[in-house]
Amino acid sequence: MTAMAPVPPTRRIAAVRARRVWDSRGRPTVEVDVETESGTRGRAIAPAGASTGSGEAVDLRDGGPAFGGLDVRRAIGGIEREIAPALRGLDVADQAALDARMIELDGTPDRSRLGGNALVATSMAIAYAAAAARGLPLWAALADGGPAVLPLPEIQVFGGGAHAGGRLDLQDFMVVAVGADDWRTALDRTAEVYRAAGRLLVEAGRLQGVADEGGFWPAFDDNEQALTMLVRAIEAAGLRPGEDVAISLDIAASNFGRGGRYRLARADGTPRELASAELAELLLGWLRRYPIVSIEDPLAEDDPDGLAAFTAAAGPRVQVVLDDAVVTSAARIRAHAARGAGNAALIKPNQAGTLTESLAALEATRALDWDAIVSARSGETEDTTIVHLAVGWGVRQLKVGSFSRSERMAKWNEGLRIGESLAGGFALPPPSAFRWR
Ligand code: 2PG
Ligand code: MG
Repeated sequence: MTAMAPVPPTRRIAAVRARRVWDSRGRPTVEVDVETESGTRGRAIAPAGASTGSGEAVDLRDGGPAFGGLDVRRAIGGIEREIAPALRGLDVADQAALDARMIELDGTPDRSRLGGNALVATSMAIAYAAAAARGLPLWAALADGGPAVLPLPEIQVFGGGAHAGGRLDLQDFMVVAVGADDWRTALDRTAEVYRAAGRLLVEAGRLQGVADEGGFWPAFDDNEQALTMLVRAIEAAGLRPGEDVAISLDIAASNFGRGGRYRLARADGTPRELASAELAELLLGWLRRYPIVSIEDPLAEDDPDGLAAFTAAAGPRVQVVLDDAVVTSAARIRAHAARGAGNAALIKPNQAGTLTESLAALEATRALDWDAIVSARSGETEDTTIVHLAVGWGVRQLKVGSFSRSERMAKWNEGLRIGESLAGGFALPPPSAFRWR
């Protein structure tokens, strides 16, 4: 056996520190600093979901009366008492080994003992520290000389579902600047659509504020009104619906459906309970009538047969994205693909718990010829790791929420900085990279 080379001080972990910070919903969350012996440092913050899939890594929260039970002092204590000593002295560049060590230390299938929030913040901070040790920004360290391109942004205009007190049944009404060939143009067009949508809502007397991800919170009587207004907003911005700017939806159907029954509060103005096939028919009708290129979680996570039937009926040019059903798990992605359910997956590092598992989920999508979308959560912060992951891992789409509120704008603005250093500048993937073309 050959002796292993000693870890150089630039890469040897000297300290892992955690502190409690606050997220965009004013809830406590976990920030981690990883420092090497030479003093280079990585820092990251855990995000948090509201419409979570049942198979996600579980955040460790304190319970009790403070902050609705959402405090994270136990998660921070676990980092200080268990994770930090276990990682000290190890090589910060060995992400897979460090993530495996944390998974082993946690010892639960759902990361509930040390907390998915503790693990994901540490895992991301490790990646930053490893990049800093090489003197590189995170995206460049991850790309490692391979092609790095900015992703096509998916940006929320109206928010509903669990992010807006259930005022609309559906969760995200988003736009995708499918006709833009660069990041800056995509943001410019989205900004115009977002402004136009706000103006139209005010004129219609339907604006109630903004939802959790910064999309407008509209008082519509019926889900479909949001679609018609979104098309009007694209037109009012002087853009062509479907050609310049198309629509993407996150139905988040697990929030209102269970056991193949879906309770819509505003199916057509009134409450209605729909069977799986009836909800699918409603959504397929929208796909026919509106310029929708992507639809996420059209049926609930416990309805894989419904998801498979919907994917087949929607056809190969519609991107059918799974979130709650696959929760950034390679095994779940493969299992759904085997049944014909879905053709794309969200990649949310905190659903998995570590970057290594998130990368495995991404690799599963690639092996299956699925599309992948790196995604933020509804509870976010100034942390911009997901933008670096999308660019560095070569993921072609990015979902961040809306075009307002600084926890969202921090991500769009980070893309504006990263683009200055990319070989292709701000160029987006070519239209042929997407299944709707
Ligand atoms: C989703 C996300 C983002 P949450 O469902 O895709 O919109 O929401 O973070 O609440 O799960
Ligand atoms: Mg979703």
